[in-house]
Order: sequence, then structure tokens, then C-alpha cells
Amino acid sequence: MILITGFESWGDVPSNPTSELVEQLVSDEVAGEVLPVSFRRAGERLENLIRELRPEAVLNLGLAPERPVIRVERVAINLIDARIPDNDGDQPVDVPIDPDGPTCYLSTLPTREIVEAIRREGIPAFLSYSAGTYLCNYVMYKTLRILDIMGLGVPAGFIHVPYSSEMASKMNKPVPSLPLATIKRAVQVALDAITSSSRV
Ligand code: PCA
Repeated sequence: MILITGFESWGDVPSNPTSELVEQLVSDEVAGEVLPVSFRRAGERLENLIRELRPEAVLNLGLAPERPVIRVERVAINLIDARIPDNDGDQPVDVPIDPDGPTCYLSTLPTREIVEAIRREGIPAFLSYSAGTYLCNYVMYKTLRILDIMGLGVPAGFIHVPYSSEMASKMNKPVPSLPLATIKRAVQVALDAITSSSRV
């Protein structure tokens, strides 16, 4: 069983393609969860899910509103610096995610293979060395931290996606986007790469 997570919308983002992706990708082998954009609630939800499901891999997804391509994140840092409040109105600035945790965790997914496999499909994808300092970095760090504490050596990491073109076409400002089917294909290719590299 692979666990994939997405996010609800937040701030001035009208809708988040990752919640739709998670709903569409759930299957017998894939469990999905849409996480709240909340520092207080997202970590707890993740921890409960991982303890309950004991997944063989975890793939967290999030929207990067300004980016035109798929970005496979390589590193999560132990820092929150929220530029805007989360959906509970909390805005932590310059605080560690876990005061007892390491400075950073590297993704344990086959990140380069995933980028290459997505590009072979004709979909633009890049490695990224910063998942930001908001909820996405938080969830990637938390996932790797929880797995570390539990001693579960399963692959885990994060992929940022752009808006879907379907969403972008309803917005009143120009934003980079890819068709939802294209983003979904990229995530499927990533899941295949994770499965074949870890023989989940
Ligand atoms: N993207 C935000 C939080 C939720 C999401 O989908 C981020 O990049 O932190």
C-alpha cells in the first residue's frame, strides 16, 4: 500500500489540483488523504495515517502556484517561516518543525529516476532543492521524521505540481498550468518508479 497525500486550498488559491489528484488516484494499492493547510492539524493527521496504514511508501503532493513544471523535491528543512497564515489563522515564523529533529531530511524516493521517467512521457519535470518554508516543506519533513522515529525505512518524498489548466482557465489572473490529465500521468509515472525501485 502506497500513501499519497494532497492539500486543500489556502490563502488566495481558489482550488488545489492535488485534492482532485488524490481522489482520482486512490485504488486497491493506493490510499489517499487530503490534508488540511494547518500546521496544527496536518502533522497529527499524517502521524495517525502512517501509524494506521504502515504504508510501503509515502508520496506527498502539493501545489506550487508560481511554477510551470512538475518539481520533485529533494530536501525538507527543519524550519517554518509562514509568509501567510494557515487555514487556522496560525502563522509561525522562524520556528523549527521539530526542535529534536535533524536540520534537514533528504527525500528517500528515487528522485532523479522519477524526473527522468516523467520527462520521457513528454512532461516537463525538474529536481528541486527547496520545498519552501510553508505547509509543503512541513509535511515532507514531518513524514520523513515520523518514518525515522518509527524506524520504518520506506521511501518517502514530495512532488510539487502546477495549477491544472482547467482551474487556470477559471482564474482572473494568468498562472502557469498543465492539463490535469498530464499532471495525473506524471504522478502515476512517479508511483510506478517508486514501486519498481522498492518493489512495493
Ligand atoms: N502548497 C503549499 C501548501 C499547500 C499546497 O498545496 C506549499 O507549497 O507549501
